[in-house]
Amino acid sequence: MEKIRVLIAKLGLDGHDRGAKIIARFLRDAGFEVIYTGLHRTPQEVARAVIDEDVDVLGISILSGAHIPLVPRVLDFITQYGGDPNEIVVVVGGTIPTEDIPKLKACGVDAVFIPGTPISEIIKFIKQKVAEKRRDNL
Ligand code: B12
Repeated sequence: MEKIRVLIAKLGLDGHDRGAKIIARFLRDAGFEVIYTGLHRTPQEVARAVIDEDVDVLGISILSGAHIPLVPRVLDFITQYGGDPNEIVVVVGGTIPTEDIPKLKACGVDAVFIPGTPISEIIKFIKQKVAEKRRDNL
């Protein structure tokens, strides 16, 4: 099977990059191809990277509390730039209050992983969901 390509994006102005770097490393060790955007990315920059890098998975790490305004904007920009956010797996991780999880899912996020989530659970979810999307996109 073709390697799974993942973009790990640090969206927003905060400097909480430990989670993003840990996830990037574990996914790499699990055999994924991982691109990390680095800190302080705008929704436009993340959307552009999704298109340019042709990834299977967009993983957004956000601990600033700004997920509700920022995450939907990324998905909107992907559409504006000619992509289709439904064709990729979109996961969000970080300090997301549980009441916000349905709101993110309603705008197209496939899963939200809060602090303390075992990495094995994240890897399993991504592998299953990418397999599903690849089947759907055939
Ligand atoms: C460490 C820490 C810092 C460090 C950051 C160091 C670094 N380089 O990352 C320092 C000391 C710099 C810091 C500063 C600040 N912090 Co701080 N910080 C934390 C703390 C205690 C832990 C975060 C952490 O590293 N956890 C360990 C990593 C491994 O876990 P994680 O990132 O959560 O990742 C896991 C999951 O969330 C998920 N995940 C995360 N990202 C992704 C991405 C993908 C794709 C996937 C699939 C999964 C995933 O998987 C990981 C494994 O389970 C949190 C509190 C908390 N309980 O989370 C506050 C916290 C994030 N900080 C907070 C704040 C307010 C600040 C400051 C503004 C404080 C201040 N007044 O100065 C500053 C901001 C500075 C800045 N420039 O951004 C708040 C944010 C509030 C909010 N969300 O509304 C928090 C929640 C504390 C709180 N309860 O108030 N902080």
